[in-house]
Amino acid sequence: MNDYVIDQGFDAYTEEDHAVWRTLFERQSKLLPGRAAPEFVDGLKALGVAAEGIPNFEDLSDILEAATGWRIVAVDGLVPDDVFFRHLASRRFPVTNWIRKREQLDYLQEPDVFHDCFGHVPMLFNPIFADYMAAYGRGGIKALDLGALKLLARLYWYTVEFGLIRTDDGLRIYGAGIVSSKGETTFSLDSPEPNRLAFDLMRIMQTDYIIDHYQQTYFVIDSYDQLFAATRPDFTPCYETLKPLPTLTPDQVLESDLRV
Ligand code: HBI
Ligand code: FE
Repeated sequence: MNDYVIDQGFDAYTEEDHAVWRTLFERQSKLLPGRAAPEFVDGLKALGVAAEGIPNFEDLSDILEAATGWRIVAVDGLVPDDVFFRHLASRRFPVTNWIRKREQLDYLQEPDVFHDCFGHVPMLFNPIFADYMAAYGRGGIKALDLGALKLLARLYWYTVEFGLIRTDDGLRIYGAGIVSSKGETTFSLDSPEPNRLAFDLMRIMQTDYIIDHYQQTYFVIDSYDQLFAATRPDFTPCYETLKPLPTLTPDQVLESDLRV
């Protein structure tokens, strides 16, 4: 079974690669205080993910593994769903090893090392979120067997990629897709445009998403425990309930929705 893992090729990075990392890192570091979730900030610091350049995945994995049993593995982009879920279930997070070009600073289609290593990895330092991600991986393998990948992918999209969390100081960002994006970091919290709805597993799995557009709806959790608890039950009955229901568009708001 090919696990799509490659060598990071750390020595092959050019000065310009590290300079693009520095530009992205410094830009987000100015924006994130007061916007990123405390657990994200703690993870970034504890893992030593720093401005000076693209991290060495082995060094970073040694610190991460001691904390939550996770390691990161280098891949050269999106891997097949079953391979991705198998990695997550084994507490291995696939991280793309290349970085975007300077002209792609504000948007690129596929995740690069900044999206994955700056965006996703710090949250894996939080034990509850780390357990959630492993549970998500196990759920993904089952969803594939049940033909329910689309439903489960929405859960990943609206939490791991674009999730917000409620704190005593207001809403904060934990989603990797937001925290690694200059524009969406401010849009997600400050814009009056998008809906911000309380986390609801079934509502999320019924809601479609558009990949090359700021979110029209953000789902807000109260805690990572809430997220992890949501993955405890077997999802098979959820899929049965959802299958005959109409898919909701990302801009829709229902009477039953709880605005945050
Ligand atoms: N591969 N490297 C990588 N990173 C991802 O986030 C990823 C993937 N393959 C599949 C996938 N995500 C999606 O199926 C999940 O988001 C559900
Ligand atoms: Fe991602």
